[in-house]
Amino acid sequence: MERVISAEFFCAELDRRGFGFFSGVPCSFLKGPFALLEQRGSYVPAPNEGIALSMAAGAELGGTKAAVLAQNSGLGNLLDPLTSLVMAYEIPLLLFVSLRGWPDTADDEPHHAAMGAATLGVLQAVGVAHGVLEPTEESLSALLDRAARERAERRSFVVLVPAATVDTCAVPAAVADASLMTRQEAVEAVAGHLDGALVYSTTGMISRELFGVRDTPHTFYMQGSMGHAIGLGLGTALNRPDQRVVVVDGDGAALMHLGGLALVGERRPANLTHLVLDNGVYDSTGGQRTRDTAMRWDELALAAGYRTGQVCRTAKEADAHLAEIAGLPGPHLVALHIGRGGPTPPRVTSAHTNAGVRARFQAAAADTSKGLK
Ligand SMILES: Cc1ncc(C[n+]2csc(CCOP(=O)(O)OP(=O)(O)O)c2C)c(N)n1
Repeated sequence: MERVISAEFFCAELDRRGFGFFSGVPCSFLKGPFALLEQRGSYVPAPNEGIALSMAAGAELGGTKAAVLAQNSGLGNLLDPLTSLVMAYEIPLLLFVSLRGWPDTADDEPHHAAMGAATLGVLQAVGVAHGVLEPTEESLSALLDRAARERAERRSFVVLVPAATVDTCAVPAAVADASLMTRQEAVEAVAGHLDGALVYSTTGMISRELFGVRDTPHTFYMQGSMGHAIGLGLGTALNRPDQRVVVVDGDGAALMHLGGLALVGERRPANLTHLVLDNGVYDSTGGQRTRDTAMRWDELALAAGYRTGQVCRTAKEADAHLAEIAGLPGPHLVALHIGRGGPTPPRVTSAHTNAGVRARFQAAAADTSKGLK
């Protein structure tokens, strides 16, 4: 194995420097530190990077040194609190931001390309000090020394983490609960109810699983844009009342922009069904937990204003429930409790470009007279 910084050293350095509170949204580049931090009460997983940053700011204001770990795709979520809260009020924080799509955008999935190329420039533009981590302990220590100097001036510092810099091996193997349906079983059960609908599926493994089980032109595999599948679904449902729309979401993604659910419940499009595959973890980035307690999606949906909300624990139950609500006015929310882990499904980009997915989806949506199959 190439030389990389161990997750133990990474966390020990933060301990040594007195950091006492951690939050973030995971990236696979930081799997190791996330796995170690998760074992501590001082780490609180956040539903999105902006909340992670504001929580860290709150910890800091209360007297606890705080750090945030995130993927560069989450920069968009944290730029507002970074600039208008953390910088404006001179709250010095430490951020670790992974560099997906960098240094060569061609080496990563296409949805990372724009942010991969822009990350350093964005930080430069807003005026936050930053440095790129090299895979050595010396590099980490030097960057944390720089962060300490910025902190002394009440300024934040971002450590940028490229691929293969920090060891990812500290991750405990995902323990699958055999009593739960697998992601594949859930997607197979759901797939049987997607004929005739325009389908939006969320980022990561869920889109890949759906693509592996059933690849159709009227499925929009939304890789990236975590949490925004429901926005896509709502926009289409409101503007195409003639068309059934199904969103296949993950629990992490649905939690990231929970406001979308409130808007669905307020607008109440009868033609929208929202499926949430809840495994309690961010499976796509290494199985870090999303929450400690199970979310009551059925109650949440009803409180938000969905017409129905249901939790299903087996593929059979999901199949029966989806058959029951077919043809009934929505919006419906159906949460499927699924196990974590499982075989890695194929990448959508092994067969399609993103623009190709979009073009054939648009053509299918325009040509619904033939009926979707
Ligand atoms: C804004 C943003 N933050 C973080 C990520 C990294 N990321 C990609 S997939 C994923 C996990 C998604 O979790 P969930 O919706 O629960 O689905 P699962 O992976 O468990 O199938 C994360 C954190 C991202 N793509 N975008």
